[in-house]
Amino acid sequence: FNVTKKLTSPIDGQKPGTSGLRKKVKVFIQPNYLENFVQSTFNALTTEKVRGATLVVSGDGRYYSKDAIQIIIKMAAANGVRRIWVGQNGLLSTPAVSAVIRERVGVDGSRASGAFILTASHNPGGPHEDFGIKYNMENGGPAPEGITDKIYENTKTIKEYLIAEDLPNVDISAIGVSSFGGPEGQFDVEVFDSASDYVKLMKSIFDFESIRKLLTSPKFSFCYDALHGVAGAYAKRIFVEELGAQESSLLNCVPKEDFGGGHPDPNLTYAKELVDRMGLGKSSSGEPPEFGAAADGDADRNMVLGKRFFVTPSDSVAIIAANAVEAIPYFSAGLKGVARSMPTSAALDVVAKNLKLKFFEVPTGWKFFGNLMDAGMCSVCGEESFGTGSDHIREKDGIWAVLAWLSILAYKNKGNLDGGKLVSVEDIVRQHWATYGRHYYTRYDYENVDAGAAKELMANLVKLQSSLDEVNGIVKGIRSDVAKVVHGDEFEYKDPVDGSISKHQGIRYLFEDGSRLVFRLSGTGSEGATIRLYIEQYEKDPSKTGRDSQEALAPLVEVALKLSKMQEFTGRSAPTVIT
Ligand code: VG1
Ligand code: CO
Repeated sequence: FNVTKKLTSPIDGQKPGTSGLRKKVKVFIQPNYLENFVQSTFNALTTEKVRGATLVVSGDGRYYSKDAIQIIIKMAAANGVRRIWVGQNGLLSTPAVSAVIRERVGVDGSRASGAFILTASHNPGGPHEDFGIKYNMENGGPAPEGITDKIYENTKTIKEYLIAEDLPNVDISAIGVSSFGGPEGQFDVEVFDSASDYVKLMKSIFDFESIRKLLTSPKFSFCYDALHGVAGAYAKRIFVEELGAQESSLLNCVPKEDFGGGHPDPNLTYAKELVDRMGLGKSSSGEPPEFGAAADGDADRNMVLGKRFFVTPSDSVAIIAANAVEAIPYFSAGLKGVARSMPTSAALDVVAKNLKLKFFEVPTGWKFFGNLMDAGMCSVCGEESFGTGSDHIREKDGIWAVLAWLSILAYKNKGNLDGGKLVSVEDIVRQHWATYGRHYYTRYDYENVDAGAAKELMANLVKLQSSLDEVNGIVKGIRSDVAKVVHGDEFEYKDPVDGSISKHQGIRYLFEDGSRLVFRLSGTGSEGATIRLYIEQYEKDPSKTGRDSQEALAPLVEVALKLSKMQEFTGRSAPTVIT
């Protein structure tokens, strides 16, 4: 093949968000849009990370992925990359990409040093919906802010990109290696099985035999919904073939370019079929399974449900951390530390304190956990946004979280599967609350509001913080049964490993009784702005941990909405999604 230098000019708005660049497909297919971003990424990396390197390119299989993969292959060849690895049919979950970078050895003994992940995660897909791209580094984690800032700077000055236009399209449906000759020598594309490396890693972490006993026990029943995302490419291999679950326990496990028209976000609103099956929906019927879970488009998120019971993600990571050492062989030597994102509830903090574990609070987005893990300071971490994971990779991991819960269930039911009453998901959560107290928690999302209005709302909340007396006056006027605000700030994080500082990571109002209100603007949307409001209240008294969460939080919710003048600024009388 030959290398062509193409002239181009900067395109506005290519700033990577919380997790890569996400835009409507119609934006991505504009001439030079993808090319500019990919070349800007190559230019942001050091030469040895590009020339002669092995890179992974794959994603959640959403619309435009197949075209994008061919373009990236041709640009990689032209930029002197030695080898591209592609998961069969271009499919690799985000956690599997991370695992592949860290663990996989190519047919010729090569190792990968980075990856382009093609996904817009939980955003819908299809010609009229979202596409996305992000770059992961040699540790298997998302590029740190230093790199994403550089990529963005490059997109603002780009003048040319390199592409091997005459390189034939590679058949990514067939496993094998295709070799080509270029001006600088050989260039290979290796297509490999999307699941094997990931499955191998999971088998090295969990006790598959004990999970298999649970899943095949007549006392237990199971259900997994991939929402037509890429988790489907792993679910059958792991849950059915390896662990003996019934095939009928898999819902929407065929990956689709448009996720079947749905919103591949595993929460109580969008994972409707699963929610119904688990006895939590309006059209529920029949006896629900004991355990249900769902994933998002790129399979890094998880929602865990018990029979007629929702596990909040903030509780989930706390419960996994509290039980990891006993229930999961990978952690048998102990946890190095635990971490959560700032808006995630403090349930994990209480576990860390009790078990005397190192604890970290980081800004939203998985990239901040990676440094802690690389430095051996953190084993288990999570976010309130249905993200849970560990230092086995450098991304959150939806299937890992399900296997962690199944491990805990298997452990708690060791003696119960042949006789005795099953310890259920709900039992485990209620027991946890009884021991550690309960963090009532909810998140209100206002999606696609006017960006200017959202900024004003946030600015107003920051301004208010200059006088806590004034804030407390307003709060008392709204509800007299709510505690006093004792602190207000914008969250700022200093990375304990590299000393880098991230500012403006969310507006916090902290109350005397440990309650919190947090306001953030989303960094993953593709249109308008999304305001996220996080509401949390701690209850230590075991006789009061059984309340309905929306009811328990009602006073704080009222304060949050009125204090922020939510309706006044956004025109919305209700959130788009409540989780
Ligand atoms: C959201 C979540 C955040 C998560 C991010 C990426 O970001 O709040 O916790 O890490 O999505 O998840 P934001 O900026 O929209 O609040 V995924 O599964 O979309 O890659
Ligand atoms: Co995701």
